[in-house]
Amino acid sequence: MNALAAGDPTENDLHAGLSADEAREVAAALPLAHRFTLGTEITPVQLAFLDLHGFLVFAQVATQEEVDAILAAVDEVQTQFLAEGRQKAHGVPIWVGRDEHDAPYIQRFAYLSMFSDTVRRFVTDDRFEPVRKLIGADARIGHDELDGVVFNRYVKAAGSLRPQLGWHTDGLRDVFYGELPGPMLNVGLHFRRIRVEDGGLRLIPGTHKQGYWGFVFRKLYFLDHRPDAEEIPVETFPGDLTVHDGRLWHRVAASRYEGARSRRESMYVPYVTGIRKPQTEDSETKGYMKVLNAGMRLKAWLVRKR
Ligand SMILES: O=C(O)CCC(=O)C(=O)O
Ligand SMILES: [Fe+2]
Repeated sequence: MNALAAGDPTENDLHAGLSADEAREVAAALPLAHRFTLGTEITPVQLAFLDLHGFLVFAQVATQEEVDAILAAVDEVQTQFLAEGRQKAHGVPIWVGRDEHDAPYIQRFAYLSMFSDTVRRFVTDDRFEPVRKLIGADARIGHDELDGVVFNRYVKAAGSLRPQLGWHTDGLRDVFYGELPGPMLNVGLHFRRIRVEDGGLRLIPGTHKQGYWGFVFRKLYFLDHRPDAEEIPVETFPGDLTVHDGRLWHRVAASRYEGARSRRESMYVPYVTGIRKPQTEDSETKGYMKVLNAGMRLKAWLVRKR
C-alpha cells in the first residue's frame, strides 16, 4: 500500500462503496502479500480477496501491549497446568514438549479462554465484530465448543514436539465422516515478526475451491513437510490477524534458526454457528484427536529416546 497523506481517504474508505464486480477486479489486481486494515465493516474488496484466494491478512489488529499480555497469560496457564499435572483440557490432550532450555513447554493449548480471563476479554472485544459477522450474523465464539480457543507454540530445540506443522486443511474432521467440508473460516492471531526465514505459515492460494479429491489426497496430511511450488509465505508482525478458509491447504514451516529465535506463537479463535455443542471437563477425547494424539505421543517418545 502506498503511504497516504493526512486527510487522504483510507484504502477501506475507497473500497467501501464498490460493487461486487468492481471489488473482484480490484482484489484480483492486489499482490498476494497485501495487508488489509480491519475496520468496522469487512469491505467488498476484502470479501472478494478471501473468495478468490482463500485467505486475508489484517495488519496489526492487536497492540504490542495486548500481545505481551496474552503471552504472559499463556505462561501463567502453563504454570498452572504443569503444577496440576494436567493431561487434558475439556477432553483435548495437552502436548508438553521441551523448550530451548529443556524445560517443559506446552506446545498446544485448547480451550484457552476457559482458563484465562485476559484471553477471554481480548477475543470478545468489539473490534472483532466484523470478523464474527463474516462467519455469520448469528456466529458466536465457541469458548467451550470444537477445540475452543487454541494456542500453538513452536520452537526448534532437541526436545520440541513442534518445530513445524505438516501440510493439512482444517476440514479433516468432516472428511472423517465422508463429507466435503462446507465453508468454514479460521481466524488466527500472530505474535511475532515472522519473516520468510523464520518459517511460519505457508499456504496454497485458491485450494479452498478444489474438489473432494484434491481436498483429501493432494498431500499426505500432517506427514508431508515439503515446500510446494505454489505455496506462498505469510509474513507477520506482532498483532496481525489472519483469516483463512478451512479448506485451504497450509502448513507451518520450521524456522531456519534454533532456540529462542525460532519461537513462534499463534492463537486460533473458533467462530461457530448452529446448535451449541459444549465440551466439558468430563468430555470424551474425540476420534480425530485420538489419531493426532497417538502421533504426538509417538513423537514425544522418539524425542525422549534421542
Ligand atoms: O500456527 C499456525 O499459524 C497454523 C496452525 C494450524 O494450521 C492449525 O493448528 O491447524
Ligand atoms: Fe491449520
